[in-house]
Amino acid sequence: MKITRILALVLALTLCCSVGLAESPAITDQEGASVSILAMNSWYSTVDLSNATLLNEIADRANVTIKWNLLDPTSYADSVSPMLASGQDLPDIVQLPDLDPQQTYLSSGMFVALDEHFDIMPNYKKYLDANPVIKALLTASDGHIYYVPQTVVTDSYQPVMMYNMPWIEKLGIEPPKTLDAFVEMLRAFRDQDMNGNGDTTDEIPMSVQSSFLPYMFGPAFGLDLVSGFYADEDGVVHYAQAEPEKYKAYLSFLNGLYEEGLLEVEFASLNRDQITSRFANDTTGVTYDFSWQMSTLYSAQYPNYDGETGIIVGVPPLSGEYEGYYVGRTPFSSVFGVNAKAADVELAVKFLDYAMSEEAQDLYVWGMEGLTYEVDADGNRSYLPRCTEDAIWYQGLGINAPCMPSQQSADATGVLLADWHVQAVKENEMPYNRVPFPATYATTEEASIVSMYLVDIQTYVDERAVAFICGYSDIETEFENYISTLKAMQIDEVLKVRQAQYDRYAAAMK
Ligand SMILES: [Ca+2]
Repeated sequence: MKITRILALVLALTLCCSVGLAESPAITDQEGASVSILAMNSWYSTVDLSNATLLNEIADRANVTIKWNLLDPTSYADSVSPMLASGQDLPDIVQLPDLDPQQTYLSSGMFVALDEHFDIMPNYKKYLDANPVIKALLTASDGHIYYVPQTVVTDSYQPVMMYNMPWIEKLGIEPPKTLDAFVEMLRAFRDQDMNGNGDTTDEIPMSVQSSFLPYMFGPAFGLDLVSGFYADEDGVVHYAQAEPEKYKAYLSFLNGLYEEGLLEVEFASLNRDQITSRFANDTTGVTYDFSWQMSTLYSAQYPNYDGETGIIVGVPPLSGEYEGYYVGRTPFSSVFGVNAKAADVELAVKFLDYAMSEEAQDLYVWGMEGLTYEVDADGNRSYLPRCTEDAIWYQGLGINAPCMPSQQSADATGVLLADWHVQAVKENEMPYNRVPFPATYATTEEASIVSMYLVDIQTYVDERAVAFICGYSDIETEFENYISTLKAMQIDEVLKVRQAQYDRYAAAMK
């Protein structure tokens, strides 16, 4: 422990010196400068981030004191919304209660248009230049950028298809990548004694929560049913669940699986606990879930799992008439703005910029050498054992602190997982990941049109999907009626809004 502290101190000093030689991160030379921040405290109820080592380090390097007002994240929106509504006594920097999707806060003028200060935001400007999609998503309908984001990984550790590898080896086949080969495999799983218990009837070929079926099969039919909306090559926006040919083909395929007993009768109510217990009993061959479950949850159910070789392993997506892909997600978990009435707007802007710097990002993700990680002879970093053994200590340092504009990193996520899992993510997941339909800002009018129609449309679509898949409704005779009902429910009005939003996004990408 003592050695760790001394190491950390020596390293801190080394860092100070090396940083001193380069450009200083200090944002002011004024003595006793401070920045007040309203933000979320740790998700761990016993952890208080107001005196966290890594956050203090950032404040020291920037040469300011942070005056924190950290609130419970579970009730953050309820606490902060009234504060913003009153507009009184707000701090210099505010973590918003939501992503401000309808531009309620930014159009009120309470936050600074950050793009007007880009001359003093070199770090943020560099980040936005390197991330054009994020820049376009953050561009408000008036063309300004008001917020600095906290982001999550989008191109990895997303929902993926997973196969029971020992079963596939037993069949002596390659893991299927096409719909046809996939169905053949499911039939074999259904008919053979895959788990070797002498009973050919206890195997359930596929166990997928119904919310993941659109992720799993949509792309093979040329549909992003997850985002729902998509833009074609000419930039025209469509609603995937109203595509006459492709969506009909998708429903027919699932209906076929259902009729053959390859998609179970109770598929609509299947949950993760049931799937987990199927793997514990080795009675199922395929699932679809968030990537991290493959090692930490599903493979871990097997008594013979040694951590070296995966049992339930992520595989590339299925292709059909269209090439398969995985649907990524929208990158933002939170946004931060600068109070337009702050006593020293420039200082607050500069601090938020420093909080976005690569140097600060490195601290959020990795902490400090000797304290949280070590570096081997090849320059590779690994977290020190205490990081996984003592979660409260680790969280208390301010690693990935929810109160800072941290950018989640795939490499740092991978460090905590088995090597085979990281490899599966790199080879079978990341190359196939696609950006979802952009969730851009809506004007008040646009938002009211969407909220008036879209919820009912989605409820109707979900109900009809189950009816078509189970054969309660005949796809051949009733699909046209389904499409005309969607039109009567004003899908075209919603499409007009999504088109306008998409056009703004496309313009901001240029
Ligand atoms: Ca069996």
